[in-house]
Amino acid sequence: MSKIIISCAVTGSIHTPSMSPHLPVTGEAIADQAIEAARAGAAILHLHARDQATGKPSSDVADFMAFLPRIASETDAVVNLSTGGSAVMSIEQRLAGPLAARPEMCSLNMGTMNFALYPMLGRRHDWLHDWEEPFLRNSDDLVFKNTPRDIESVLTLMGRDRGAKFEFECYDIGHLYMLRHFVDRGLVQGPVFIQFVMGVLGGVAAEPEHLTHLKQTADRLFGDDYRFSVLAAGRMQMAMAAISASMGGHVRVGLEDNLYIARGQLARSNAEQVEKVRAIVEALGRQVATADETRAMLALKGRAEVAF
Ligand code: KMH
Ligand code: ZN
Repeated sequence: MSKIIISCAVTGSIHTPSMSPHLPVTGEAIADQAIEAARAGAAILHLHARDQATGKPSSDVADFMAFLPRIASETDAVVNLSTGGSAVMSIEQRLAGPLAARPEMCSLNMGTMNFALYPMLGRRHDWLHDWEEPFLRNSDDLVFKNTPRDIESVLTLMGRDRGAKFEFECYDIGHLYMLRHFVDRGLVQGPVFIQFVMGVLGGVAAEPEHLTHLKQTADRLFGDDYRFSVLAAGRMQMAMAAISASMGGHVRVGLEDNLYIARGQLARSNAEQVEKVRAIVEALGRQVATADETRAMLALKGRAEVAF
């Protein structure tokens, strides 16, 4: 059984600043928490950028460069930049940061879908910023666009032209067939690294039977030519990570996916979630992969090839 790669998704574009005082939104806080998460055992740091003043999801290169150089100088972690950005952004906006930074890894979302954030509105009224409530409310009429043409453009610009490898984000069974389609077209070469994304309203729910089905389907479509990781958004985060590790999978945690460390208890940091999932992995008798072991496992281009 190989070592287990821990990914940490540090801030994302789903949660908004008012939901937790621990959600890092400034470049300094994102860098601080990313470095702390790497020191706790995260080999891959999955990163989005946010507006420095309001915490709103940002596609500005400057907002990426507000944290990337410090992360590069203070950790050897693999940086995985989102090409998902936010569902409200165009594909061109979503690519601006990754094109400039030329990271070792990028996410790549394998299908167009609903991305419903409005259930998080709850009864809150004490919003810190005026963009937060409409951002969440309007997600009832929001399409997270990832057409085959969008997918091909990311594969070309980030993969062929800049040597990035991908965290293929699959939110449902159909997304696995889309990935297989791109392998058949010769635009994706294995072994592929698949992130089963569970618990997003618009994708598959975070339930063990869906994980079993996802893995059985991936086994059939990719044979031995794939590795999988699991992220569960929300309260099933750690349970699904434990099941993934037990099934030979890798794990992803982080405040992008879940703001809590236990029922009703906000996580104080990304590192707190990394420490918890690391303890689960080691309690199962498994070892956590280092950043360099991860580079070897995923055949990454190396830190010397990035532009930050
Ligand atoms: N933020 C979501 C719109 C990715 O990073 O590519 C999608 C997402 C996945 O976060
Ligand atoms: Zn993301």
